[in-house]
Amino acid sequence: MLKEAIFHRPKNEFVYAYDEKTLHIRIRSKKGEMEKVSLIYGDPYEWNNGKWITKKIPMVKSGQDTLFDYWFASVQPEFRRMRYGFELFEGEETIVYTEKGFFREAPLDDTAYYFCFPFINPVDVFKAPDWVKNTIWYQIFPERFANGDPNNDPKDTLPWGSTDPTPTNFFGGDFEGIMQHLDYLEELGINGIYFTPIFKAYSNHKYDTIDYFEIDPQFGDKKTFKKLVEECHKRGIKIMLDAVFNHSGYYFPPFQDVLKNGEKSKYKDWFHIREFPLKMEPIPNYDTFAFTSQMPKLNTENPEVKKYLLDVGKYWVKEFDIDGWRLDVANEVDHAFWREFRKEVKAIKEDVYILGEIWHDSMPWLQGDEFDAVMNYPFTYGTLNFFAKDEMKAKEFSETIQHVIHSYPQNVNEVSFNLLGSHDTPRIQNVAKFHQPKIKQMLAFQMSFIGTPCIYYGDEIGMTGKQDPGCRKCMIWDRDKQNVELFQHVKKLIHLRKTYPIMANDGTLKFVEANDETNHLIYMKENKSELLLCVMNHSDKPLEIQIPIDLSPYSAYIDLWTEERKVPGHNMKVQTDAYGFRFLLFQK
Ligand code: ARE
Ligand code: CA
Repeated sequence: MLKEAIFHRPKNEFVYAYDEKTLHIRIRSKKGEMEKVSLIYGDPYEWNNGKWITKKIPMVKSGQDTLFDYWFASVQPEFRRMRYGFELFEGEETIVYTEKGFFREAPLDDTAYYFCFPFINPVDVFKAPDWVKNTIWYQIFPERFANGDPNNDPKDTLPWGSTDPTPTNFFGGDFEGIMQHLDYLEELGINGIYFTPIFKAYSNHKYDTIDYFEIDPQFGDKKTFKKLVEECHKRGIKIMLDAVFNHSGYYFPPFQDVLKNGEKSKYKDWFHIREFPLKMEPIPNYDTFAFTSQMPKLNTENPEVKKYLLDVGKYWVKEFDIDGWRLDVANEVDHAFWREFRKEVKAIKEDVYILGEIWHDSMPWLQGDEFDAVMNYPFTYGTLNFFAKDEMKAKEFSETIQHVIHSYPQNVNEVSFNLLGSHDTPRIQNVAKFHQPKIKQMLAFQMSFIGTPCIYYGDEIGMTGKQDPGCRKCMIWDRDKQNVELFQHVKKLIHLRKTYPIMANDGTLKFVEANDETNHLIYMKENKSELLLCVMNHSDKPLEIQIPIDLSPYSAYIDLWTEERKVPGHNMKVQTDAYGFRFLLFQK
């Protein structure tokens, strides 16, 4: 038994309150080693004749990544507290694992040996807004979605789509344009829009804010924005804005004041200035986003800055009824600030969604007191490498994704922001070298995965583009130039996800099979009465795939793509096209 591989630690993804009554417990062991794992647990204060009273239940193997198996159990402790340990079985060997190490038998004379989940305090339970689980996001880069009003065009605006985007050119996209295309978005079926920044700024991307309380005049004014939010709400579409609080723009008046007055500026402590006078070359002598002198880092520990930014956070929720904040460069801002941000913003509107932009492992921000979710770039990485780039085979992909799933609690996974690309990455068309079946299959995976999918504007009609700024082309509105077939494909996937909740988050996800020879993949979702079987053939040949699970509890199934209803046979085999996928929904 490889004891070194066994790991558990309380109060993170290994044990957490799923809701106010339920604890989820996970443990890790060497891949393929343990035959069985049990959870030994009890209330710390229940004793009988000097012996602690415990229960023992089997844990299920919930998945595996490259090196480890993960085991899972769900418990509702009567008095909301628990001490616990694990019993692990391999061949003849049985071992008990506790906080104090390994034992041959469970020590029952002192609960101090065990792991401790002290108490489920409701206020500590991670809880994202309910609506998020059922949201299908659409990301809009406002400068490039549609130009509905030429009167607000910035100087030197170029004709729509007349040339490729550069870091500095403008095409005049605005709110009016978005409003004119809400029917299009409704037809596609999305029900949440994430806007990259809309506040007054200098650049075309608006990540260099000048005034956080003003709409950038090139997009419209507060009245148009209000109307846009209202129109979206009428159609059941939620609105999320981008909060760029890590840094301001160069032309933010407080920074201009520091540039002008140096050490005498009353705003000098609004930033992180290492020495006066300010210098930009060769690198700025003040902290910035990356080494971008145009983006001075804000001092979010300064009470004045804090108040200013918290007011911004509240203002747009209160006055404009927005539904979510996406937090730019969220991991470079201090945790204390985000805790206050969450409290203050949620006090105005309880079910505001708070999404941090973090590309890396993010557990510290997802404990329930900071963010509801992060942009799930680890998901993006695995998904693109397998489906689009063929840099991974089925097994490595399934292990990569299972690693991501096991890095977070289930309630976090249910609202995770799963994207295939954004304004910061090359478009999926380019990544997949324009291979349409691969792209369609990848979208099918995204739309059947737990969490909440996001479509980057134009990906649904096959828009192309390399790394920023290439990925920020003007949206194509000419029907003849859109990939209408792809649009219908995405629309159908969204429709399925909305029609069958098991396609979204109503079911436990499990990877069943990943075969490197045929490069196929089977995963499933299961709830009390249904089982969704997803089969993906990521090879250039049609495949007949044997289903290795017991389907006897189910009397019928629907092929969600063709809507055919059938009765499952014994030893069921499924036919798949090259790069094809099947969604089969079994019902009891
Ligand atoms: C410009 C150039 C880029 C250049 C960049 C950095 O166009 O080619 O790479 O400068 O010098 C905004 C604009 C960008 C602009 C940038 C600076 O949209 O066009 O880029 O400002 O002027 C990291 C951060 C993450 C950040 C990405 C871009 O952790 O927060 O880099 N994303 C947000 C927004 C951006 C925005 C900004 C931040 C700044 O979404 O659009 O840029 O407000 C690895 C790393 C990550 C890294 C990621 C991507 O995974 O570990 O930390 O993300 O790669 O590079
Ligand atoms: Ca315009």
